[in-house]
Amino acid sequence: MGRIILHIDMDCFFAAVEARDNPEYKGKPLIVGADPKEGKGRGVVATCSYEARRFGINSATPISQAYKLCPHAIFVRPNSAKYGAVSKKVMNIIKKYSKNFQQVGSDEAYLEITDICSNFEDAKKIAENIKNEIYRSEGITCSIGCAPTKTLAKISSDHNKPNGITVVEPENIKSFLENMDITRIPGIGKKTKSNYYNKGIKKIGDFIKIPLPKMIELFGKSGKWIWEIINGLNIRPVQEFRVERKSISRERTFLEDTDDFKLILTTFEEINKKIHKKIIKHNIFYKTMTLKIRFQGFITFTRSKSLFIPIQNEKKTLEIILELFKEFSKGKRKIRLIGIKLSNLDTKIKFKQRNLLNFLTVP
Ligand code: TTP
Ligand code: MG
Repeated sequence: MGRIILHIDMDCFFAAVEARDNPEYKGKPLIVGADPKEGKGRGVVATCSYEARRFGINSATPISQAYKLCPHAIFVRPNSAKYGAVSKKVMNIIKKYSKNFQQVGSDEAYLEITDICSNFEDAKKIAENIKNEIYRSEGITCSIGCAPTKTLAKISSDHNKPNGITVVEPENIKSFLENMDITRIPGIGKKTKSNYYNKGIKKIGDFIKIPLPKMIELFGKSGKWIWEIINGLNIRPVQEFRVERKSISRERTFLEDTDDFKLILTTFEEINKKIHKKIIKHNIFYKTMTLKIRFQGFITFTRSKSLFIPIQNEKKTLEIILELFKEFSKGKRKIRLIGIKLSNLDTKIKFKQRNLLNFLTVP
């Protein structure tokens, strides 16, 4: 038998916690985010209740626009400590069911239950139990997808939100996906969809008709990846990012030794961006940033800076690295290699801080 994987995603997480603690908010448009200041506020919506979504409001909608769309909504500021505590309790419930557990962000998790159920009917019962236990303990609802791969489980959990369970058995994958817009495939977003729309591909069903070699010919690596997803063959394991890993680093050797500051700067930006892609994907925080620099003749230096509080911030890291680099920028020797290393890793802070910071730091 193939694998059975659950994807559990809390429904309008921050808003659900606020409505639980303030019953007068229940059933109303509720927006958690920046201060709207009667339409003049800056910053964005973190999330909102499903009643607010009917007005066209979503995560990341500018708060001023949300105010225009629904001025009578209830607007509250986020309380990240509270959501963090709820998140922890929810995750503790989920991981009791199987040790093949992987948390993603504050409100999502994957759970492989292949070993503890013999078919999808059993799996659905486990999903119901998890759902009920979370509701009894925390008073908030979630949606669960159950499918043979992580990606399909994720698409499924989103299919019947809020408070739904969607089971996709191997033989139903194609009919399940057929009529969906291609942006339902995680990784095909607003920007990349035009590549496919231009070729007349709008529905996932349009992909299903194309055989693998043609998918590769048309879309290269992405073609193979999409083909695997829609055939249930995308077999990424369910596992926590291993924090035993001490660091994440990247370096780049220049084609020619260089003292071109512009090139050095864009290279730092590039490698920093690549590292942060991984950092965000695995929701890792770090305290220490290290610059590595190698000159002509293999003379190598490293310089580090550590913070007291772990961060996950691409811009700040680049600033620190460039600050560390200043010491070397005036030398006469040309540079052969530069690198960035992030260490003192932590995965405990599970918040999408980037977004929270967005509106907490807005004047
Ligand atoms: P999501 O699971 O993306 O959204 P949600 O749980 O609010 O709604 P849904 O029912 O569609 O799952 O994100 C979880 C929490 O993360 C969300 O409640 C608020 C926070 N968040 C932000 O702060 N900024 C963002 O841009 C997003 C997408 C989420
Ligand atoms: Mg959610």
